[in-house]
Amino acid sequence: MTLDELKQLAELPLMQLVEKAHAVHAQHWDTSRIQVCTLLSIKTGGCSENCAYCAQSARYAAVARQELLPREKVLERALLAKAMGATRFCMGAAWRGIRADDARFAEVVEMVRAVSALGLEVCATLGKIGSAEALALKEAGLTAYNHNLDTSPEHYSEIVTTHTYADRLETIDAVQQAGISLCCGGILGLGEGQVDRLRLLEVVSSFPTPPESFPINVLIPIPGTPLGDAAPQAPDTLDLVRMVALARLALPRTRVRLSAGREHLSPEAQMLCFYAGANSLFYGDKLLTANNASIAEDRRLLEACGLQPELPHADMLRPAAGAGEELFSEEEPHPCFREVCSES
Ligand code: SAM
Ligand code: DTB
Ligand code: SF4
Repeated sequence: MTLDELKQLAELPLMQLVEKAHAVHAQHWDTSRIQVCTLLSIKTGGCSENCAYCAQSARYAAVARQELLPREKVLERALLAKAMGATRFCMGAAWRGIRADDARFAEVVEMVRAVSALGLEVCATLGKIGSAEALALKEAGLTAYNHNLDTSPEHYSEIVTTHTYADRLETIDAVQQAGISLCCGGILGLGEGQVDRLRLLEVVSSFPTPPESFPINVLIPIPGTPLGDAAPQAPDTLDLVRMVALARLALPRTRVRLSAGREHLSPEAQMLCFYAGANSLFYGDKLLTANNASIAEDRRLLEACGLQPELPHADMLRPAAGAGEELFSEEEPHPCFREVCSES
């Protein structure tokens, strides 16, 4: 979608915009379903980059460092996520990037293989990778790679100077060339203007293959980071709803994920986001380093909204079944989630 088209939509009265977005959502998706994803930081802090919002940059020392978690620990958390009703498990590592000849990469590939064998969709966000890494991750069963552009090309250098927008696009290209689904979204609250948000949507919607998921993060101000104190122009909830609706219209077949920043979002605001086209969220008390909305609140929210967790993609590629698979039936993949939903 072009910037002009997006500007026209963004100028509509919010009610009209949301109505339009809901109609497109209902045309392409089952509006009673939501994708439930769980995050795990597999390597925390100590990142060489200077992204101004990020707790994990070594420059701000906002979080304790943790080297790569052992595979068994990751598998334990993936099983727990599955038992809680998640269908996608997203592993994040605070690296500038990683190369195939690094032993830690080989270990992550094995983590992907093992998590995938549990019958979960697997997403990873490891920073910059090239085609050798993307192909190895694909072979191990990776469903999606998260690599956000975060904002417009014009605003990007206000937020990070240790790598460029073009660097991000290179990784995105390698991921897509390898046949891995792309998860690529942004953050609201970086001091960007409305045009920056629209430009981000223009960029991702004009990829030859648009992203499979578009996470919308709301800045969580992390003390110690450059954006930790002031949270310049923290977006209000109606701005968030507008962004969700615009994303749904620009990316009709993309999952729009309500990502960081839900902790202090009211149930009403989140319901409006679901109505406007959001159909995925992060579930679990923790994101990577920051708190998420609580599991108990999310159960109440989804039950009140009548939203059921989605099933995993039928066409997702993964290696043969491994340890843990027999614990869960494919026909009834989310019994725990539903049971707990009806308890609360
Ligand atoms: N090194 C990987 C990378 O750069 O892609 C790591 C993943 S990074 C933590 C993933 C995304 O989380 C960022 O692109 C940003 O959109 C989001 N994020 C990180 N810190 C955030 C914060 N404080 N508030 C909101 N979103 C945040
Ligand atoms: C995304 O867009 N948001 C997630 C996931 N992709 C990797 C990460 C949110 C991180 C929030 C801050 C933190 O936990 O440190
Ligand atoms: Fe954080 Fe990723 Fe930036 Fe590193 S590259 S500082 S982990 S957002």
